Amino acid sequence: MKLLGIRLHRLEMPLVAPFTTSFSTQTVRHPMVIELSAAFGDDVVTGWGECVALDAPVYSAEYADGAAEVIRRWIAPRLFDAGAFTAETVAEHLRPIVGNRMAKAAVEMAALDAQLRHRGESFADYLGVTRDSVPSGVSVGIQPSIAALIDTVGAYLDEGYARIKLKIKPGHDIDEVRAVREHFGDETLLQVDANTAYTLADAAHLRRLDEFRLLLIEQPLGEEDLRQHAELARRMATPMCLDESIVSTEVAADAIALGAASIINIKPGRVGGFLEARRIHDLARANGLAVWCGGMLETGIGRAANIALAALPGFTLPGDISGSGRFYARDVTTEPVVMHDGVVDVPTGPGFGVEVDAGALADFTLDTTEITR
Ligand code: NPG
Repeated sequence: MKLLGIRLHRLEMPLVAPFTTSFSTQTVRHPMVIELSAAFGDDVVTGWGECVALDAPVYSAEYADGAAEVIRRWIAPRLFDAGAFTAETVAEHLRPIVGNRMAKAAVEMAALDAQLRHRGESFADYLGVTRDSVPSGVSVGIQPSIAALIDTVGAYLDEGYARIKLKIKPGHDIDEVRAVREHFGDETLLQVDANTAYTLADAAHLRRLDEFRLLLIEQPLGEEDLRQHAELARRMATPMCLDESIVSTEVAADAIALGAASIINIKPGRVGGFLEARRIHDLARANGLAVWCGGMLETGIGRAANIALAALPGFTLPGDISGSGRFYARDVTTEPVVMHDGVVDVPTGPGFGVEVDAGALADFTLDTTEITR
């Protein structure tokens, strides 16, 4: 394909309820939707992608305004200069740009959608997946009280979610997990996510989580603390899962070799794209580690793509792939993602298999940047 242009749509979408993690409380999400136009010979095709960077650099060093700038000033010019490229060569063309994986992932994603739409192929068929649905887990933000937590978890379980992830931080951990375990019983698939809120000095405290038979504890320590995660993993019975730390296949290989993780949360945006995400899946699978697909409050575009990825065979734990309605009353796609019977269905249409609703996109858009040669 040859790149004709990119439109960066900066959106504002209200959340159905505030979402509190150890690093922030979000009441609105500002997704950046990528509309990429490419020529395949005489055919002009539009592909859609989504950048998961947050407004502020509180989850990753990357943040939305920075990602937009990197796409406009460095990523798009390189792809214009590349002449003909494929989705599979985007990462190689962008290799001279250090880091900025969420920005790169968003553009590669839109190029991949365009390429697949041109071929009339679904992302699921491109990946070679055979499952037609995947289990749907839900991430529960830190609640103002234990009573509110029990109500919130109960409502998600009533809806049918297959697994509950509780956000934790110091002061909101042992009592919360105990209350949920006692109230909903041992059968509930339960895990916790600390988003780097602890240090190795908290090891004895964190070990108190072991009695609750959690599926895993996710990223208790800092992004760069691989060795310390390995040490903590030795001191705890709860399986160690990494999220923020795993930014590439190379880091995943180090984490596995060190014993820093026995499970990996794969987020395509965090690792630089869906193709790198598949490589990490392959590496983990070859090493006998389970992986699951993380979420970053994606719109229906990113959510659809994540579902196909999560249908790969190594994704043996339920992902943070809830229905659109978990976060948004209205989505930007014509069909929102719907969770039913604890699963979400793998899209079958060309590309990521969803259509952008032009009216919804226009209603949510704060501004659009047009990038041309
Ligand atoms: O279901 O999309 C979802 C959200 C899942 O908790 C979730 N995401 O730390 O994994 C996380 C967290 C997150 C959201 C992180 C947005 C960064 C941005």
